Amino acid sequence: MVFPVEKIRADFPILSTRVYNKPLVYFDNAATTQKPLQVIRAITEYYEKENCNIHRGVHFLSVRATEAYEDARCVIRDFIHAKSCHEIIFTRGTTESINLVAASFGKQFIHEGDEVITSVMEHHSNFVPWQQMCLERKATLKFIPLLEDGSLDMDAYREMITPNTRLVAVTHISNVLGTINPVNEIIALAHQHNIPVLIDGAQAVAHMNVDVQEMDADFYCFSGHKMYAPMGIGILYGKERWLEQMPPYQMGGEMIKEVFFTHTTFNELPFKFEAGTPNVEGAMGVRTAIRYLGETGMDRIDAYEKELLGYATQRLLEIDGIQLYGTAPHKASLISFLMNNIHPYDAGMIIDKLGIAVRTGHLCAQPLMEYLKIPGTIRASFAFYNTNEEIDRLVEAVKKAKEMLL
Ligand code: 7TS
Repeated sequence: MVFPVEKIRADFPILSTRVYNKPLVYFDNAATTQKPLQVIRAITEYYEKENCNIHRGVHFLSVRATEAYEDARCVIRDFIHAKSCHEIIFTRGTTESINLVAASFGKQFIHEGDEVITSVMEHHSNFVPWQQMCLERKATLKFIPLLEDGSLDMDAYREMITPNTRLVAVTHISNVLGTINPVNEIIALAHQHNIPVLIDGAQAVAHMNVDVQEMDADFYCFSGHKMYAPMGIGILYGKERWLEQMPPYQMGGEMIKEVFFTHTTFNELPFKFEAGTPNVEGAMGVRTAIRYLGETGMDRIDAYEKELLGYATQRLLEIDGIQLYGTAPHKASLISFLMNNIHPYDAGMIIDKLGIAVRTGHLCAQPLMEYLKIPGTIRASFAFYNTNEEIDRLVEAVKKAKEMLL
């Protein structure tokens, strides 16, 4: 397959940065992706031509900014194939989307003795909100264990569901192991018992086609900044029937219908969950990023990133003493590894000095590190602007780190 990677790279100005006098290799895409000029320009243009507070003015600019913001909501609806635009709630990011559900769904539906199921591979964002909510509400949090290759133990999951289970919350793709979880199956199993499922899509939306209706997710959460859009904006998709039953998460302007001295009535969806002035520039960025992904082609991105993953896996395994974490057959384009007894921070520092940005440490998944009995990993995560030549540089850097540290 010929993928126009050089043309794409030209759209991302930061990729031509030099660090320590070497061309930057950016392999920390799971933490945040870089932004194409198109997204950067959309934000500038918004401030040059459209900036205004939305949903509250009748003047020209306010109407225009409101229309653009609501258009972005519907572009996101199309992107994840949701049924309606009002099932798309703007948040600050995946973390806030999950906190919203934990707080609001928790308040309404979780009581003493109830159970919530998550997994041992979750990012803290999809772990701590459930843990704290369960502690507060005297409910029990259960964890789906893993198989050797880093996939979820589906038999254990099946047995974990009881008449007290109220919610299942799992990640679509692990940010540490790269495992692509069988979300359709996870959801179908829960639905047999009328249990709703929240999927943390933070690592998925920029790398594969997502269809929330086809998977039948009840909630789906993701962040703009991991899909080539700005920081500070994220999305909560929720099925109307759940969102309608859930109380507001934050109180203030925009989320109200009428306010009296003694009580308040709340706005309809999606505004019920969007208190205060929103991140309009962020929504403009997400809209443009989605167009960019669409023009490049999600299937082509997916296929190219799989090639990168295959090449990187093969090259890294050439190094003696490399241990990979996460070898499931369905894997996204990231690799976590350790070598010999070298601490990931020490290796990470040397790799960094060679101009390569990788992530080291617990990757915001301390329970998983405890489960795997390791201090952390070194993680290289790829995006569709990365190349095999960059992977060659990583391999050289890892070899050098090993030489220096062993
Ligand atoms: N869920 C997963 C699976 C993630 O990987 C992350 C961030 C989050 C949730 C939280 O997203 P946020 O945008 O609200 O912060 N993951 C990482 C990472 O792997 N390295 O830095 C951030």
